[in-house]
Amino acid sequence: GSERQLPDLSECAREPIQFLGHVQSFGCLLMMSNDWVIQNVSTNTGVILGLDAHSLVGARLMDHLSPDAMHDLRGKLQTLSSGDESGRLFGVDLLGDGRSFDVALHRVGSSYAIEFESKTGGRKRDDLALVQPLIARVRRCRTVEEMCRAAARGMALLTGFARVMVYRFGPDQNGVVIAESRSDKMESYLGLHFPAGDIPPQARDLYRRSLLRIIADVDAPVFPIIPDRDPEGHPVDLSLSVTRAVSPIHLEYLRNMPVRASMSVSILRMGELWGLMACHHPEPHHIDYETRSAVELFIQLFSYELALCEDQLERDQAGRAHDLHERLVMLFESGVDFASGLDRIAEEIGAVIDFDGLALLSEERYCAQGLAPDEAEFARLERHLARAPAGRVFCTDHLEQACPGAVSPERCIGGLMALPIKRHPRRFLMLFRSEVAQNVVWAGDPTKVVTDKGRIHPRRSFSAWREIIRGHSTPWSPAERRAAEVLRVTLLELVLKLTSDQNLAGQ
Ligand code: BLA
Repeated sequence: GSERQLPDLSECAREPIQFLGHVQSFGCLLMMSNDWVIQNVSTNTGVILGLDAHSLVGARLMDHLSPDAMHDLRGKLQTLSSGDESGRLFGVDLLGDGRSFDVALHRVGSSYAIEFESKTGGRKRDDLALVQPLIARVRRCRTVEEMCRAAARGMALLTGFARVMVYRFGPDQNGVVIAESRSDKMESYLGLHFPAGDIPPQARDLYRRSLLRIIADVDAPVFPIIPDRDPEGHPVDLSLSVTRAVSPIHLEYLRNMPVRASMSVSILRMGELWGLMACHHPEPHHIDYETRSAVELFIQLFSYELALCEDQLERDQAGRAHDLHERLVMLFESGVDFASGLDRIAEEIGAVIDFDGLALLSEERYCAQGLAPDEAEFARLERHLARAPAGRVFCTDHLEQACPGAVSPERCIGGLMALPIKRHPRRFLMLFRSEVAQNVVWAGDPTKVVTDKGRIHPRRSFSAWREIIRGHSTPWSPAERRAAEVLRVTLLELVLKLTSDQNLAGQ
């Protein structure tokens, strides 16, 4: 058949990504009880801080850090114990030796996780000052696509990543790159589709809670946390940790691309993942916690602007849907009916719902305009629809699957929206959408998962290939479905009136 067979990705979904027990090399992690005793540490505290990991376990933090740093940390921990989930400190001289660190703190049950990263680079640029003008550029855009392009450019400026993409999720959790900003060295991913399984469900859940993750170097060593259990005997929960080492499966995916560093930031809409800003670099690439915090702010503001824009577009659409009622009523009052005014009616509906043709039986006469089946096929569709629940709009973006054999594939009709206009007998106004020669460009074969010794690996080949899904149209949008509900009521009313007018005339 034309349906893609997606592989069983349950193994990916079972990977416990927040409990893998390692950190990346750019930072170290300490778990501390609420009476300041160190419970667990990552083994790279020696590299990052110059403090031996084994001797830290069981010690107290104040025995190792400078009094000034302890003062700052205490202040932050206070805000955590009074309700904040996390806190940040930038440019702290932890050991009183002039070296500067960024610090991330968050609560994990009754303990605290504290992470340290060395400040990198010399002269510090003011990233926060950049966010404002970048958002101003986003705000000047009129469409979602323009906004995403401006945001991708802004993100490239803020972070220096060589390829920045806005990756948008579809209804089936597959995704497509809708905007991109990249250096000439990088290959374009614009327009590429990726299957849902590339980002398994537990990763999506995590990315709703924690907005940003950076993988500074896919080939860098990772460091275990010792001991590997918390005092209750559970693996340490790294869900909100900023230094968390990521799944080895995903590292392999990035190496296959090939990409050496990756960062992604969640774009949320009403608490749900709308998409991701995905960033790649061909060499190791790290940006410090302070810059990453500016990035998070930028994306939060961008998400807000995006939502405003989408809301406005929806309101415009709803306004046009409302006008449609008035305009159709006026049209019919001027004496037009379905047979004589089909083109006008099609034009009015077309202002609100996108379609390529429409058809209906009016007075038992078949009226069709644009892309439409023949009368016999239409009759088959009506018989099919008569079995669907009454009084509702029916729509599909895969007609052959919804009504097998009803319409010849040669018509190239992919989508159907059917609005009930009469109950006895059941009659429908049908809108048709053409089959998109869906040249979906998948990045790599979505059906191919390389397995080796029972382990699933992400695809090895990333050369884009074309998969032709026959018989599909573009999906009917939620706004179009809502407009169709309003239109359904209008049409019922008009048909009822036409019938009673005729009955009166006949008396
Ligand atoms: C995580 N997969 C991710 C992440 C992205 C993608 C963005 C978040 C981590 C990051 O920022 O790198 C996928 N990256 C993409 C996509 C694009 C991109 C689609 O740039 C497109 C432009 N992945 C697979 C398969 C499995 C898998 C088959 O392809 C499982 C077998 C797993 N992906 C996987 C896992 C994670 C992940 C487990 C979580 C990594 C983690 O956070 O620990």
